[in-house]
Amino acid sequence: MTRAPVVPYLEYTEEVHDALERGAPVVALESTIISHGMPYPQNVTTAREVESLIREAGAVPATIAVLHGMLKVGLTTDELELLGTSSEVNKISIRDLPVTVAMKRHGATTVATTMRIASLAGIRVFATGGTGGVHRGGAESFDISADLTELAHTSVAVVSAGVKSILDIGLTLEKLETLGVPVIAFGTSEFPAFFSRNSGFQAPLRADSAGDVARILRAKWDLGLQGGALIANPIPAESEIPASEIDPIIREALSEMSTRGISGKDATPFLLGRIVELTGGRSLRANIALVKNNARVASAIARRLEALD
Ligand code: PSU
Ligand code: MN
Repeated sequence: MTRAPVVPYLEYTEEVHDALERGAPVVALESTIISHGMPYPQNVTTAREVESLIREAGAVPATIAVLHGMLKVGLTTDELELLGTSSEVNKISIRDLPVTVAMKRHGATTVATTMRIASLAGIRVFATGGTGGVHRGGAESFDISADLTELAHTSVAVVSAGVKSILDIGLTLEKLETLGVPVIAFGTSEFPAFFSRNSGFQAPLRADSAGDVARILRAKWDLGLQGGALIANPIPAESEIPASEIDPIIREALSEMSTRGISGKDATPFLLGRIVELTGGRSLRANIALVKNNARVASAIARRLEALD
C-alpha cells in the first residue's frame, strides 16, 4: 500500500517519502518558528538540531514550508537556510495558502498551515514550540489564532509547551473545549505556559506516557472524531522562566505593541522578538530547550502510534 499520498503541489524529500512508504514514524515541524519565531542564526541551528534529535529518537523529521509555490514536506539544508534568512518569506496561515501556491511564492507555515500540509501528506504527529490561541483582549479584537480552528478540523496531534501568557490562557482553553479538541498535559496536571511550567490553569486531561497519548489518539480517530489534539508538554525545569519573572516582561511587550499599533499576523512575531530583547536572550534559550523537549516527546508518540497500526 502506498502511504505517501500523491497530492497536487506537494513534494516530499526522499527521506520523508521513504519513511511514509515504509510506515516508519514521521514527525512534522513548522517553519514560522524558523522565519518569524527566532533570530538568525539560532533559528537555523535549532531547526537542524531538532531534526537530528528526531532521527536519534527513531523517527524521521519532516520540516514543512512552501517554496516557489510547492508544499514541501522535508527540507534540504539550503532550504532551511533560505527560510531562516530571506525577507521574501512570509508567515502564511491557512487563508494565505492559495495565493502563495498560485503566485509561486515562498511561505513559512504556521501551526495551522503545517497541520494541514502534514495531514495531506499522511503525517499524524507534529512538534512545535507554542501554538497560537486567543490573544489577550481577544473578546473585543477577535484575534483568535487559526491554529485553534485547525485543531478542530485536521487530524494531527500537536506537541507544544502549552501557550504563552502573551495569550489569554483561560479563553484559549475555553475555545478548545468548544471546538472539541482534547488538551492533554503530559506528565503534569497543570496546563503549562510555554516559558513557565505553571499557568494557574488545571489541564483538562493528563497523560503520563507516550503510549497513553498514542492510545487516546487511536481511539479518537477510530471513533471517526475528526480533528487533532493538543499535547501540552511542560518546559524542562532547568530551562524554565518562572511566571513571576516573565509576566512583567510580557506586559511590557504587550504595552509597546499597542503603542506601536501592531496587530494581526505581526502580533506574535513582534511579541516573541521583543521578549528575547527584554530578557537579554534568556527567553530564546528557554524556547530552544522546550522545542527540543517537544521533539523528543513527539518522536515517542509517533513511534507508539505506528506500533498500534
Ligand atoms: N508561538 C511561539 N512561537 C511561534 C509561534 C507561536 O511560541 O513561532 C508561531 C506559530 O507558527 C503559530 C503562530 O502557529 O505563531 C501563531 O500566529 P497567530 O497568532 O498570528 O495565529
Ligand atoms: Mn492572530
